[in-house]
Amino acid sequence: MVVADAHTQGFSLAQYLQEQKTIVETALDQSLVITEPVTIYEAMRYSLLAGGKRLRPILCLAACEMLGGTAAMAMNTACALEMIHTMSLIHDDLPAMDNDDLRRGKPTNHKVYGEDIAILAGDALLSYAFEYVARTPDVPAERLLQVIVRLGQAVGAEGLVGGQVVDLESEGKTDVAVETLNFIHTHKTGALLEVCVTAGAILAGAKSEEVQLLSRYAQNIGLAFQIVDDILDITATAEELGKTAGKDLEAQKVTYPSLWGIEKSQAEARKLVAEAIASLEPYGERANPLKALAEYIVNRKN
Ligand code: GRG
Repeated sequence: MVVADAHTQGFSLAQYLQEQKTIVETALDQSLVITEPVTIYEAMRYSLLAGGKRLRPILCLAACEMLGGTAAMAMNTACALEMIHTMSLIHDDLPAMDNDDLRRGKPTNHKVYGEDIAILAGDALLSYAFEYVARTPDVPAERLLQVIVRLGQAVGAEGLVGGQVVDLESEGKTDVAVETLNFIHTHKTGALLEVCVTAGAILAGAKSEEVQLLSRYAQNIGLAFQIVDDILDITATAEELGKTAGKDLEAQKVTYPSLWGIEKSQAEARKLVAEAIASLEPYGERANPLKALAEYIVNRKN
């Protein structure tokens, strides 16, 4: 992960991201032990441990810690979020969806294990994610139940799946309105990013007003994340991205840069991130990690 260091009141984002990433990688490695049938566990681990920025688990841990919780309280959920994100990437890469050969700098899951096992690896990661949240030690069951409900909403027809369906239905259309584009991305990308932050807060025992405040922060960074993703698809190389570049142009997809141009898209992303950062002012220095993560979202190179 290449990170231009951002120092917010003595806080080093590069150091923070590096440390958090190492903690998350270790927890992910321990979360899934290979047993029989070996093939499916290997396929699940292949994608889960293939790298990636680990932004979703890091957001979850940061939100929990900002609100007075511990990393231990949020770690199972943080891993579960990465399992869900990973399964969505496995399914997104399938021939029936985006049909891609490269992900996180490696051949996609179905290229290595075949389509049948790739579908099942995604299914198994998704169900294990929910089990893993439910198995969180030392957190009141009522909080875990709230997290499970929100995860279900973020992943199903109300969230990721719904966004993906509208995305598929919009393919090949040149007259996609900005409202439709917003719907696609708030569901496909934003919903999972939002639950990363709100779940972290809930696990820490946050009040509902605090969860709402963090929802708004997450909605802003979620949209900014997608705008930057669309820009990087045009400006970055496959080597930088670890996935095929230029896919949107090739598929003639309507994207934020195709509607607004690159400059306006960048300005819009910066505006959303500034709003997200401003919304965290009540938390003072305790918000430094979430503020720096918001900045990272607009400045990232992959
Ligand atoms: C969730 C049940 C279920 C099915 C999946 C295929 C599908 C339905 C949804 C597509 C979701 C998808 C792939 C959205 C794109 C999100 C996105 C911008 C991913 C890239 O995230 P990064 O940049 O990737 O954080 P790394 O590799 O760094 O983790």
